[in-house]
Amino acid sequence: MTVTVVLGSQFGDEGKGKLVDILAHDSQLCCRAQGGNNAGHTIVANGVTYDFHILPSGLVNPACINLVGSGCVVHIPSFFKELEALEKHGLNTKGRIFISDRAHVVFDIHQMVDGLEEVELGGSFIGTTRKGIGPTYSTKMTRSGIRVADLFDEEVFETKFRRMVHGFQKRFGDLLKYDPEEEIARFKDLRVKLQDFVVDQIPLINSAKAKNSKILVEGANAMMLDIDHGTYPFVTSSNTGLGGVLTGLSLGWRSLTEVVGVVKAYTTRVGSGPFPTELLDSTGEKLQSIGHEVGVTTGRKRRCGWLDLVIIKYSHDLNDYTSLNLTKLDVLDTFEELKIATSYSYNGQQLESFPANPEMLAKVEVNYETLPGWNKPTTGAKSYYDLPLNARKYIEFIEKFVGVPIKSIGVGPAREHMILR
Ligand code: 2SA
Ligand code: GDP
Ligand code: MG
Repeated sequence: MTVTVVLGSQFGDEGKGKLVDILAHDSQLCCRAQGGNNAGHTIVANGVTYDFHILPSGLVNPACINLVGSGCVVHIPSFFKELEALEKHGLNTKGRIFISDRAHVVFDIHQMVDGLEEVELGGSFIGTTRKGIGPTYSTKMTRSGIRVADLFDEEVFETKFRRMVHGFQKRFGDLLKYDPEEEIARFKDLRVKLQDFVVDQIPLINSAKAKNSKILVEGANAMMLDIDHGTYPFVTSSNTGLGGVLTGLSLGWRSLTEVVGVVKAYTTRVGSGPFPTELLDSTGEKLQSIGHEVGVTTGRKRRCGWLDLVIIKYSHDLNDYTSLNLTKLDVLDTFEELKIATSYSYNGQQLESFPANPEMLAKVEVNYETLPGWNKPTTGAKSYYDLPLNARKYIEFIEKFVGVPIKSIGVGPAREHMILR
């Protein structure tokens, strides 16, 4: 049995979905541990482009079972909508997708609250996806949330739901016109449809372990969006690192074999918050347009900047990666020179550790190393030594700085555009 965990090392959208899809070829179970349909993973396989949000990317492989784990939050109508879209693309998902009965349910009212909380923050808004993620994790933590298992006891569900709605209505006058009975009525049909997808994840995972399966865990969002270690408050509301994998699934620490950190060859961020290497000039625009940096869930343009190894090192300190997957190297093919952040200074003093304070992070001075570009296309490269020398120097600089081997390199969006080392 092996457990390979794929985690985003930056601010998300590093290309985790593509790696998960490739690894799923050889895996029997693919699990999501945290997050909801705020995540967006694009997979290009057999000439088809698939967009995943709450569903695990292992679904593209017809032999892989998929689990939305207990640490996730699920908006049930969106779950079905996403499944239907995949079926329309010709993917047969029947009997291959399950949701933990302990996962929390996102209701429409959580999404409304998400929007209202953003408005309340005024100029300091987070820039959430408005999928109700923060409010659902909030009700989970205040123990007023509703889990998937609760949906199947009508009396329990209705009582809890009305109480939850009443609580939100006390806080937001705008919600007084919201009628909980409509949602309750909708769940009369939804719960019947949902029945076949719900599992107790513990026996499911134990049985995969007993069969000596290869298990894959797909991280969503990324380390710098972690509720505890990210750029708080400009983060998502779950633990996006290894901690979230352990609490959001029932794998046990002893079974983890590989923790792969996915690193985009530059940096992007969607939403607000500090971004030390952000480029607000034509270089940033060039990265955005060549990299097609647009949010998969919201369609927002992603902010772009140089690769920041201070972030990758910090992320490695938190997740202890066994290897890295460097992605989107091809996006850098036409740059004369490339900058890589190697340290930060604040008030003229070099910082020894990653600042906790977002105001401070927003003001740091970034110290860069400049490397020459390669000015050659990399997308056709099939092996490491097909890559131009300066591209290899770029890769080896990262590897040496972080101290973790880069075992795979993305040179295009499709499955075949991945060099294994
Ligand atoms: P939320 O909705 O409460 O999780 O938002 C909180 C912050 O987390 C960021 N966030 C993301 N950042 C990058 N990618 C995400 N997924 C989509 C994608 C994003 C999209 O793959 O493109 O489509 O806009 C994602 N999900 C959440 C978010 O921007 C907030 O900064
Ligand atoms: P995730 O959230 O980490 O799974 O990443 P997303 O799917 O949101 O964003 C990554 C985007 O880059 C997707 O559109 C992928 O198809 C694309 N992509 C992944 N790897 C590569 C690569 O190596 N090169 C290029 N050009 N695109 C890539
Ligand atoms: Mg994404």
